[in-house]
Amino acid sequence: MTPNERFRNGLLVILAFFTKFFALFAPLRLTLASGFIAKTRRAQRDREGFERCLLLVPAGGRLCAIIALSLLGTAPLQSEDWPMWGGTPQRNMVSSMKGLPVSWNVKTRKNIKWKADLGSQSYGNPVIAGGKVFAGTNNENPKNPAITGDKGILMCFRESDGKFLWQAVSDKLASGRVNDWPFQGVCSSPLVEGDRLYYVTNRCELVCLDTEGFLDKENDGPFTEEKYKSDLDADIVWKLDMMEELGVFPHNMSNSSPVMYGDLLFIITSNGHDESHVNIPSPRAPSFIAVNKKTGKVVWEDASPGDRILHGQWSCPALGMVNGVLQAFYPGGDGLLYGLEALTGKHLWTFDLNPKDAVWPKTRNDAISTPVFYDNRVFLATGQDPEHGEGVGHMYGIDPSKPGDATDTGRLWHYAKIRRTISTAAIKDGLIYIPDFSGFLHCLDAKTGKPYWVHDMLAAVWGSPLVADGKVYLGDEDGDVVVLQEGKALKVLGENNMGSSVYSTPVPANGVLYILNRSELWAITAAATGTGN
Ligand SMILES: [Ca+2]
Ligand SMILES: [Ca+2]
Repeated sequence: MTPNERFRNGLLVILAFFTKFFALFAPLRLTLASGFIAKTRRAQRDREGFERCLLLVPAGGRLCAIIALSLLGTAPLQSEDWPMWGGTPQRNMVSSMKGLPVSWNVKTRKNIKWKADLGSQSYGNPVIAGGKVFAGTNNENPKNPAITGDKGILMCFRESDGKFLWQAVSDKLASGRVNDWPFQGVCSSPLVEGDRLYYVTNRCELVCLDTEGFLDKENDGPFTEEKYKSDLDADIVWKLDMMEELGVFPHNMSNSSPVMYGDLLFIITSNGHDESHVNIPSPRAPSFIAVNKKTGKVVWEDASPGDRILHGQWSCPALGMVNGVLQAFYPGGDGLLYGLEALTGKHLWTFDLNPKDAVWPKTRNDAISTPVFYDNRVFLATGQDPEHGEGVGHMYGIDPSKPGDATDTGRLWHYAKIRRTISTAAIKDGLIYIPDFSGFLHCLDAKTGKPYWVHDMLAAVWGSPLVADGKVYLGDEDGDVVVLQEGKALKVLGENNMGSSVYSTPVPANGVLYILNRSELWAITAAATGTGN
């Protein structure tokens, strides 16, 4: 099939499955430090120290961080959790995990540890921390028979065997699809630290939950007015309603996945257009906020894209230490990448992600992908809501040390042979792996942007690649997860079909690969006996 034919076929599939798009933002979606789950204050301090340590090492060097921390005399850290979108605040989906499988089979259960049933559509990426696995979905497979109808659901499973533990339930917004698209569920990937979990609901709320739910027989506060309080339900600690309290008008879906440093949580609010796609109801509402993780109170906010928002805002922020200053990187809905001083919100630089002559919506894009911080550089590619189909894209290597308008001064390179993408890059050993929505996986040199190879997935790609164990894992809309050899030469090692579309990103944790298709969460490991339930 030609790219055009594939595009048309892909579009038909999309139209048949959903009437609209959305949440892919999840795949695009998205945390800090590998979850070190301990509940003591000492462990908490160790963990925060580890987070700071992580910010100082190149992404993918987590093992080095663990060793470094051990040398500092802190508690041994054995965990290989994946506690946030992207694994770390740099959002570079690279893992030092070994022994991951090339092949598995969801029909014969070869290399399948377990499978958990979700709702009918799942766009969030799983997060694994503290012996639990969390994934966003909808309520079309009700886990609590007393709660039915369309809801946003965040499910919690036991890591060891996939047993369902509890779920967070959010009613749909009464305003409907303009703010909260039907049946899209929860699209944000949570961030877990110790016994606290943070995520964004379909109601544009940033919520803190107790990872033990009500199974610990305690209702943690200050929030104790839960609508659902059985053992199957979520224990809310606090919530920040961004529509009520900040005036945010989310377009179609709120999906951002938090990133954290110290006491600060950072998220993009999804503020955007109304149904007219012309009017921005709340141009002065914040697009990017920093929130105290203990209280849920806003510490600082930024509304820079203002009345220049092109559509919606569905990216996720990343963090990086640049010349001793912690920076937060967030792609604004105006097509600019913003670099802010993370602790204060002070503006440091901006970078225009579009050529000067680009025109929305044909050639001008925003970014749904998450920026990646690697080797003191920021890497980001542009795209649009998948509902807009395929189109021209751009990818950049950016120096975040240049102040002010860094569009020219900070541009290390520009790669124009990528199509629109909603995927996030994975970078290892100087090689960037970045797919596009047209189904091409590009391998680029991180220093120059020059391509080494391009692999045709033969289907649209919504999710992002994972680099682990010498391999690159990437899923597509046909439900295939391709496994390629990491490196400058293109080599396909295998392909495994998941039974339905994979809109998510393969996630590694504790020797297991987690892959979400539309309605199921699969735990895959070379160590499995093949008797997964
Ligand atoms: Ca509790
Ligand atoms: Ca509570």
